[in-house]
Amino acid sequence: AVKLSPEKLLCQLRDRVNVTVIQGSDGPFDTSEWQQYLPGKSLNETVGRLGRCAVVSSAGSLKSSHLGQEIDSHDAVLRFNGAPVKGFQDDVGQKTTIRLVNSQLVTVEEQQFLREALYNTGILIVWDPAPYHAEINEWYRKPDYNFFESYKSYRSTHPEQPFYILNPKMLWQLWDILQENSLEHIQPNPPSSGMLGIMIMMTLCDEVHVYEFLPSKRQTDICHYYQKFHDRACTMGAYHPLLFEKNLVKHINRGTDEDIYTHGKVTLPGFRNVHC
Ligand code: NCC
Repeated sequence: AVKLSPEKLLCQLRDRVNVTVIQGSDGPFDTSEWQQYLPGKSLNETVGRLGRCAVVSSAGSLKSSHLGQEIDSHDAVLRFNGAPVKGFQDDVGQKTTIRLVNSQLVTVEEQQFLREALYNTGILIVWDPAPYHAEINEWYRKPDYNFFESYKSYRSTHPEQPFYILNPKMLWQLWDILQENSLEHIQPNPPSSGMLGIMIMMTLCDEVHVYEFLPSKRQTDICHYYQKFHDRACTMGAYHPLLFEKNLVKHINRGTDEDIYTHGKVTLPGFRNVHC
């Protein structure tokens, strides 16, 4: 169903999706109050230049994968939301360089978010579903979940831990490309954290390995590797255009089908290694 060649699609992603975090000079955040909360250093400065990177989905199919060592061999590892490493090292590794969390978790699960040690490792990035192609000002006035107060609390108690807010403009730049390359009409809901994490790592790294975003032979209806909950929508998508995201990632995969089948592993180039 994908129309562009893999090379052209990579170029579109590189050139049209602007992966940035909110800075103190941006729109409504350019106040003296916000300067105290936003990290002084840019995300790029904080992570430096990264070589091999891993993105670890939260899928149930990571269970019994024994991918932990392989995942930890990367220079940087990105994880999602409340996905734990303690007790699951053998399957998912223990390194956490970046944790991407959605605004629902930061708001609805605020007490856990502010208290659980899980969130104290690595760089945090939070994202919130802005209205379709809204300007930052409009989004700031009506975020999907009003996570700003919780963000400030966390920054006050953990001032040394880098914690960024993803610039939501990229959500719809990415969604447009998903829609253009799908034959079906996609619901105008933002991409999943998984797809956003992939885009972040393609921006920061030379090469990206994604684990169990495209399910391996271990594919299961168990939603997460860390819970007993069953729901097929976790893998196929309900709110997020997950199926379309997965088709697109399959299309630009530079690894083998065998790697997907046995390890749930996809290999993607970093954008600096994409030549258009
Ligand atoms: O489940 P979630 O996602 O935290 O998973 C992170 C990313 O891993 C990929 N995934 C997950 C499970 C699975 N079986 N297959 C997968 O491919 C997806 O790419 C997914 O994005 C989210 O995207 O932020 C999401 O967050 C949860 C939930 O808010 C958080 O876990 C915090 O508790 C959402 N679940 C609910 O709201 C009930 C989920 O829809 C999307």
